[in-house]
Amino acid sequence: MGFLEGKRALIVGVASPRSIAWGIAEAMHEQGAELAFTYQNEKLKTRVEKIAEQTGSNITLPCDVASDTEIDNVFSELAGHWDGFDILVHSVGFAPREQLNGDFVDAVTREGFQIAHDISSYSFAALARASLPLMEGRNGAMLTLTYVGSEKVLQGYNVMGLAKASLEANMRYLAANLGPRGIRVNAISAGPIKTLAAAGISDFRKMLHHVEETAPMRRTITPKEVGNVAAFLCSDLASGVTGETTFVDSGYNILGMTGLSS
Ligand code: NAD
Ligand code: 0WE
Repeated sequence: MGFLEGKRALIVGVASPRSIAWGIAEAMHEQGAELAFTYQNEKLKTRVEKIAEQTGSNITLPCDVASDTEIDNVFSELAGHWDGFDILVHSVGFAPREQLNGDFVDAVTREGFQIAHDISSYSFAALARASLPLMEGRNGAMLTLTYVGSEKVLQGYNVMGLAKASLEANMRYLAANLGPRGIRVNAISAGPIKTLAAAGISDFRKMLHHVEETAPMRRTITPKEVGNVAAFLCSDLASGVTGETTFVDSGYNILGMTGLSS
């Protein structure tokens, strides 16, 4: 029997079969969880429906996290399918493309800053609050995805680094607030993975190679490896863990002076 048997999870952030959220969905499904999905827009609807089907799920709901109305509607719709749920997965990040090019000081704009923080950080708190009525009285868990660019400066990550720093603090404040209600809140800091969110990032291949050459495990990680840790963190096996950022990055973050080639 899987360790998520009897648990229901809402997965926000599947866009393709390469999405980290999809690795999480697969792992949670393997452990016996029942799943529901949201999709960002009509363009992604049929794709997410197909992916959901592979985990036996026919609950797919529209949700652009920029919209308060769409966030509210997800949970009123979900209440028609489920009388409650146990796990919220937030796997969403976005900044306008031009924010991720060149030096931070040149690229950052008021609007770029606002969008990055709104979509990548605020949305976690908004979804968490909207989840509460349906998470009442269960051993609930929430999870978000972050990146080491929140604590170390990475060329080109720019305003996303600030947004991820905000997201991690957001996760800790939620953990403190929701602990008394029996809900744990954690983050996974994943190493670089070639997903849609990485497509078109200049030098992304170089970054993957750099990790393969220097990380303690001398390789990159897969969405499924993130998924397995996500499944654990959102299960009762992790009942004593909240407010934590767990790295799933083949150990890259522990290193210093990684610029020298071996
Ligand atoms: P992805 O493109 O598959 O997923 C990003 C998701 O964000 C998509 O499903 C997209 O629809 C969603 N999204 C963007 N704007 C949205 C909006 N306004 N409303 C609703 N959804 C919106 O890429 P991914 O790499 O799986 O990214 C998932 C998370 O993992 C992100 O938070 C990302 O920052 C984080 N992360 C990615 C990597 C990496 O190297 N790929 C590493 C560490 C952390
Ligand atoms: O969080 C991310 C990517 C987030 C992201 C990606 C895009 C591309 C498409 C946010 N917004 C957008 N906007 C778009 O228009 N990662 C952790 C992957 C990533 O992105 C980088 C990285 C890494 C790693 C950007 C520069 C440097 C490193």
